[in-house]
Amino acid sequence: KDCKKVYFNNPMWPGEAHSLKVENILYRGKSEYQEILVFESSIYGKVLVLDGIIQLSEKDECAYQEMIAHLPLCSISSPKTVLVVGGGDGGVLREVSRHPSIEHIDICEIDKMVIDVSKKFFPQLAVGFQDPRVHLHLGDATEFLRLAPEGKYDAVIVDSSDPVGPAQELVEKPFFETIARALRPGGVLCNMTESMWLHTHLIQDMISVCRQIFKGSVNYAWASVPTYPSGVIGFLLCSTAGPPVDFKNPVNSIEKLERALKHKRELKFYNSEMHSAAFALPPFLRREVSAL
Ligand code: AAT
Repeated sequence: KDCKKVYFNNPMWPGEAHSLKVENILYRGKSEYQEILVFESSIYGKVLVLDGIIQLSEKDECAYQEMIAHLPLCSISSPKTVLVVGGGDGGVLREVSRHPSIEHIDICEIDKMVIDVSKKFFPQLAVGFQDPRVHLHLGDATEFLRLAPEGKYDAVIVDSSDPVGPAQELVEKPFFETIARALRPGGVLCNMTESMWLHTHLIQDMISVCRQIFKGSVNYAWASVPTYPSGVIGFLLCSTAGPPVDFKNPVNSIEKLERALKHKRELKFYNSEMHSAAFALPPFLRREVSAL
């Protein structure tokens, strides 16, 4: 009975729960912000859980991290300055650092313990922190963005937790206003935007807020990530007024970058075809989210 109470009462996903068989608990701790758990699953490798919510598994993290990083960065030519919000595991940094044009990467993560746990249990993600272009800022991203210089970034990637707990403010209008201010004209935002099966209202709200703030393009994309609730995750791509950005047809193709790089770690999920396909939307979503 108690189990049911815990499993089915998360405000983000009431009435459903997804289970993975736990082979072994590797770490359990409590930071100032959240409960942190790492376990070995039978099928998905090691899994990172924050406040009872799966953040990543070794098997499918590639889909989320590659898409959230390359959808925006391949949509503009020669990105140089990037901000990652959240992303303390380092996986998004690993993907951002594939881009040779990038000179400076800021990351603002609220919870140092997530970074330490990732360095210990997920070295293939935390490797992202080793890039000398990365500058780590520990703190709340809302505060960091309020103080960010105007027009500093070519791209901002919001790899934050779900809007319960420390990430609550990261889906609200003032936060998006500070992002738009911190972007250069024609700069891009990619924001984790939940599941089209479960959160059409949240998606609709975020799209209408972003349409008011971002005067370039606003587009919704999605990808399959089996360990996230309902098995999919969305991304909201926005650009500020300035040189136009056509998100659906990447100008900065990853294939060209990969050919130019000698020592490449192979991508598992993202390519240009997946990029364009991610913007194809089912009719029910188009109907429910009128702004699409
Ligand atoms: N790449 C793995 C996926 C994540 S991690 C989300 C990160 O955002 C966490 O490390 C968390 O500590 C951080 N975070 C939360 N709130 C803030 C904040 N206010 N400022 C800075 N960082 C923050 C996301 C998984 C998505 C799950 C989808 N269901």
